[in-house]
Amino acid sequence: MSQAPVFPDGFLWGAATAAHQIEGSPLADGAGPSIWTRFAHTPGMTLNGDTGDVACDHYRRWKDDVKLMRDLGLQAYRFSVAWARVLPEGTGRINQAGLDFYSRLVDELLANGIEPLLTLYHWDLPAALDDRGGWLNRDSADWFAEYASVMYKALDGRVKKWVTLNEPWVITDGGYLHGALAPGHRSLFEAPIASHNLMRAHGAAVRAYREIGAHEIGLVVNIEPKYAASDSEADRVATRRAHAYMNEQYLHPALLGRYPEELEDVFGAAWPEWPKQDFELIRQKLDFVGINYYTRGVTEANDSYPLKAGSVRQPLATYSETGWEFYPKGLTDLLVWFKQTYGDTPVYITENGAAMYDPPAAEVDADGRGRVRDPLRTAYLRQHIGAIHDAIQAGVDVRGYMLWSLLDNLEWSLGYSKRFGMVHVNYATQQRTPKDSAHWYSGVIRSHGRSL
Ligand code: LGS
Repeated sequence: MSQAPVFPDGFLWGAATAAHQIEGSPLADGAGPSIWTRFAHTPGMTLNGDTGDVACDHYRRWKDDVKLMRDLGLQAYRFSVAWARVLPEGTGRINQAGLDFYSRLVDELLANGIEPLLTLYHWDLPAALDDRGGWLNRDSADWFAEYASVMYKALDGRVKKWVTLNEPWVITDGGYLHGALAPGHRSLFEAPIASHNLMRAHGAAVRAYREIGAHEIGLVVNIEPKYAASDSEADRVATRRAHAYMNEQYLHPALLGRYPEELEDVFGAAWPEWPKQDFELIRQKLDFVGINYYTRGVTEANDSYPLKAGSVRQPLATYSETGWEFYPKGLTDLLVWFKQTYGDTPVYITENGAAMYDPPAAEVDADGRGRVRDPLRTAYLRQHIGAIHDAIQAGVDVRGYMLWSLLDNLEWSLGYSKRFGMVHVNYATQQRTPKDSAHWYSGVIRSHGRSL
């Protein structure tokens, strides 16, 4: 970039977290168990048996964490609500203490000039609903709309940006197809049903919002551009399949009211015939789409199940600690593709960040302040924010950036082994230490991107 980058007025700079990954105290004050509490307590399901019982203890330290956000200069904070805190059985009885926790958090954010972006579902389904079939039960759309309506009634007005689901692809690919995430099922037949019901639930929650809410609501998807590893017909067809499976499987029904044809090929006999009227429910007008971007896929045909496609490692590229290729240009390509395919729906980048090598503990400088040098994370963030700027220059309506993550936290089945935070968390003492990347990001916010 030769000149200082210019971001649109009102472009929102923030950071993101999710309830199960930071809160701890999952059963406090009358909350019900979620599928993640149950899954993590099942031997062998998470690395080192790590659970969310303590996590970053944010359930008790929320006030200090908001102060930290203010000190960093965040303008927005994306967090999620644990459904089972608010409705311990998933439907019916409201647990006021659970609702109050989020109400206080929102008040504190607003008092500090930080705009809340609230995600209704970031993977922690009440266990009581899983016992009724979870996302495989068609009633899940009604359960979700009921819970969403409780939240809208309590918080709409104070919360002006709502997200229905976080990453339906990961929920089904991890939770129902490959079993790596809760509830740990492995079934080709269940996966499309869970996906479809998630999208019906999304539609039902948006519909309910239009009755009760007066602000903005959208869906968050994790998408990544797929590039063919070679010109061969086989690789090109595999790339189409991978693209349909990961990128179009959710955006097509939400925004165009249909599935991409390739899914029939991916799922074969497991692909059902869907009731036509379901697509009227799923396709709702959205105020924005949230995109979580981490990496790209360079795709080749292979015999992996069930996609018959996989990613080829790039020998010259940098990889993060989770093994994902560092490829900022993919974010520009993806945003341009989004606009070409789906039109002018506004976009927020609702997650972007990396688990990079960090020194094992915060060092302490001569003044007694902690310091963590994480130059690779800063490089990752700088280049990805630059890639967003390129997309804005190309005409894509991107309205904000939420860095993943505010804090080091529980990386699901990978436990505490991977650190995505711009703030280091010492899990023994719960001490928070902003890493060098956090200081850098503060400067970016202060200069509205010009210091990039
Ligand atoms: O912590 C999660 C972050 C970390 O990386 C967060 O809760 C999720 O919303 C989100 O899925 N997150 C995430 N995603 C990266 C997905 C990259 C997939 C690459 C697959 C290559 C085989």
